[in-house]
Formats: sequence, C-alpha cells, structure tokens
Amino acid sequence: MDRNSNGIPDDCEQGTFRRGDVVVDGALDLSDAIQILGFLVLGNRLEGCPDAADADDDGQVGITDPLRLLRSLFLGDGPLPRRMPAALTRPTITSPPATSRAAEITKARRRP
Ligand SMILES: [Ca+2]
Ligand SMILES: [Ca+2]
Ligand SMILES: [Ca+2]
Repeated sequence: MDRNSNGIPDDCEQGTFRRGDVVVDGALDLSDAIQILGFLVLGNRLEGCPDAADADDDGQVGITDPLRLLRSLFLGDGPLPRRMPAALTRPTITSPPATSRAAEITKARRRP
C-alpha cells in the first residue's frame, strides 16, 4: 500500500524499513525467510516491504538472501547490512534533476 503516493510502499518508508523484515512485523525471524523462499521458489508475491527481502543488500532478491537471513538468525553470522535501499533515500521530486542543475552551472560559467 502506498497511501501518500510517493512510489514507496508505506511499509518501506524511512523509519519503518528494516532489512530482512519482509513481513514487517518488527522482528527478524523464520517467517521472513519463508516469505522470501515462497517468492523465489513458488513465485508468491512479496507482501509488506519487497526491498527488505534483499537481505544481503546486493540490489536484487536471490537465493543468497534467505540464506543470509537464516545464517544471521541461527548461525551467528552477524546483523544484516543496515544501509537504506537507494529508492528510499532518493531526493523528493520537488528538487530539480541533477542534469538541469549541472546545465545551470555550465550556463553560469559561460557568462563573462
Ligand atoms: Ca508511500
Ligand atoms: Ca518479520
Ligand atoms: Ca540480495
């Protein structure tokens, strides 16, 4: 669901995003790994926050993600990467695109 229509699922908004917590229940557990496996193996939809399924933060959801999550949960493999996905940290659409800003700077430099 995207109530504020910003293109980011509300379960993925900054402040609520937690890597690996695909079910978005505030905890990392087996249900999250099962949800990711259901997506990969059975083609189920990723409910909640699909970006959170990228447990190893390599930019895509693959078989390494549920394994990374399970290793973190049961084999003491350390916490999942904390960095926010790029889609969640991009500037709002009210700021000008970088290309137009660069064009303005180039134009300003050409002036005598
Ligand atoms: Ca939203
Ligand atoms: Ca969870
Ligand atoms: Ca991944």
